[in-house]
Amino acid sequence: MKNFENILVTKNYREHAHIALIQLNRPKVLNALSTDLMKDVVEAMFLLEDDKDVRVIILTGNDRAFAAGADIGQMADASPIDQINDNRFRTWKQMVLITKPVIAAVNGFALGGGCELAMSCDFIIAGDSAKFGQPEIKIGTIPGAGGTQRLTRAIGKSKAMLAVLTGDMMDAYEAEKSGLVAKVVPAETLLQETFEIAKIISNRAPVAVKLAKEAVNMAFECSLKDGMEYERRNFYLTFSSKDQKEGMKAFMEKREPKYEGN
Ligand code: CO8
Repeated sequence: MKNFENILVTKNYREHAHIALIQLNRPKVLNALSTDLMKDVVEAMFLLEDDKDVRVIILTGNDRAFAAGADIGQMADASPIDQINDNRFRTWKQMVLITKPVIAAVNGFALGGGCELAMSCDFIIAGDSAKFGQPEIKIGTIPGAGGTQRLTRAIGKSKAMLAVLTGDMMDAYEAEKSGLVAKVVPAETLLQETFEIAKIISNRAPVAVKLAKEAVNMAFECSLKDGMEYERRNFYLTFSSKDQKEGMKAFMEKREPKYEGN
């Protein structure tokens, strides 16, 4: 795997062939999301997406911060045209093209773009030190990478309005209660616990995992009727995979299935 300037990428994470870890690595600025950092994240995601061995990707920061938002220093004097020409949102948009499960493991601050990056993963596991928020309003702007959209879908209008209009942070337990976070674990064991969850998913049939991820995401894109139809078609599609035959046969034979991703 290529060396990146702003992130660390570990394949065979904890010697598990199917799990990869991406760690944001600008600790001096609390992993502020510069344009280059986001380019690195997306490039690494696509390399892992194309890697047949990798089945689950974990995205994390460090104990103090997942990411404290877009790099304010890089943005402060920018004009709208600078922002357009910088084309930073192109990288953000590409995150949704990753078909493998991506888990955000969050300790410390996940603010602004940091919260938006965590929300663009498939789900969030939070250490009990985690703090989430969309503080853009405090610096005279608004969220720009999904904070008004994904947060509202995750926690509902009332709580999202409160968060976006005050800019105040919520702690890990509040985030879990609101539905932003799937699970809270002790900060010290965040990566271990996330790894255990990644291991479970990596043992499931890879094609079914992709089709399930796609179908859940469709719930945010279309009507219930269309979503149900989409789900049914993906359900039928799993029956064309060898892994579905293997999974059901293994159940009948009372043994563990062996999935090969086809
Ligand atoms: N950008 C640049 N530098 C940052 C950022 C940031 N977002 N956050 C922290 N830093 C730097 C600080 O300037 C400081 O640097 P230095 O040591 O050189 O002074 C260092 O990180 C440590 O930070 P603090 O000393 O402030 O640490 P504290 O523990 O006192 O405070 C906080 C931590 C509360 C997280 C505080 O740093 C803070 O409020 N940070 C800014 C949070 C914020 O406003 N985030 C939103 C940014 S705007 C945004 O994300 C818009 C997204 C739009 C879409 C994305 C497009 C790319």
